Amino acid sequence: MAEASLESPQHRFDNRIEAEEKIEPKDWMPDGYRKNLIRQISQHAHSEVIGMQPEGNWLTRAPTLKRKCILLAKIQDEGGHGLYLYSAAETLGASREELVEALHTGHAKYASIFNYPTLTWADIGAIGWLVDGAAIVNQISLQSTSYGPYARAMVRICKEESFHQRQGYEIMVKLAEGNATQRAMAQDALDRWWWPSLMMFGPHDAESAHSAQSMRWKIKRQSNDDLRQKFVDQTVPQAEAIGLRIPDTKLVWNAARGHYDFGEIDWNEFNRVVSGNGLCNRQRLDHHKQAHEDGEWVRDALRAYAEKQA
Ligand code: BYC
Repeated sequence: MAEASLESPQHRFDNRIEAEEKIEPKDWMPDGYRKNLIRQISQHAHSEVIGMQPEGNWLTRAPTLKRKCILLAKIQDEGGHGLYLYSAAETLGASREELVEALHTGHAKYASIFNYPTLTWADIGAIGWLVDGAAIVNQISLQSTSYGPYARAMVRICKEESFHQRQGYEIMVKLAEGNATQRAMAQDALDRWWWPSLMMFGPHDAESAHSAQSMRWKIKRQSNDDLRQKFVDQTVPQAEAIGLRIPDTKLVWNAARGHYDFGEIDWNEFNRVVSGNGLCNRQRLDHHKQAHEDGEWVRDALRAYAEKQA
């Protein structure tokens, strides 16, 4: 590969990355950097929006009015996160239409976790505690990603996710303090959501297709495995504090490493779900397509308004 000359845009870009300067929408950037960011940010946006569905399933069945209001606000926050992220992707030249099209045609992924069903109210606690908990670990790291609009979106998203994580944990605390049936519900939800939550961090570093380049470009700041370890280390004591058992017989504190050792993820299951064959993949996408179709009149009205103003 030809070396970038000292004055070349590539050289200036490399220096800015090296100096921890943010890259902004109008700055020169390599095509691969732009493409990789559009891929990651749009998939992140799709995850936020598709992620509204499993929780939305419990809006009409929340146990109290207060719980319902909290859940409604949380789900609306997730929709808002999707909007910040689509906007960040749009600053890179990708239109919202193309991004949604890529989701609908299966060309763009979204987090595998949202293809699992929410069977009981305890699942709402488990999602807030574990899924938002895992998302925060990942997103705190992304606050220092090299692309300015993505980094800034993460700051606000992390503040909101922090509230989401606490509301989920509080649901689990209440259930764990409850009667035997309620405790069993909490344990069952933890049993079902634990491993899919660990999968949120993606494949092992050695198997991760994008990590090496994304780390060089400082799009990713910590590796999939390092972030997963951080999540395990912070979550195990939270489970212990409320008397719940993490469903992993290999989980043990390793004093020499200063971290928990834990069992292996079922990568066959991960691959199955990511490739579209999880329990709810079809349902999630069909629902999104239907909602998109139902919203056509809103887009038409906005287009007509914009034309009138022009
Ligand atoms: N699920 O090379 P890798 C939320 C894909 S939502 C599905 O390691 P990368 C919330 C990966 O895309 C917040 N696919 O990729 C909302 C790639 O496929 P492509 C969700 C996965 O990008 C509502 C391939 O596998 N957070 O908080 O370097 C309610 C190879 O992987 C998954 C984000 O989206 C997966 N788990 O690293 C409640 C975080 N893992 O694109 C809560 C932003 C991997 O080549 N994203 N893949 O076809 C990231 O940080 C990174 O994209 C990842 C993967 C760490 C996920």
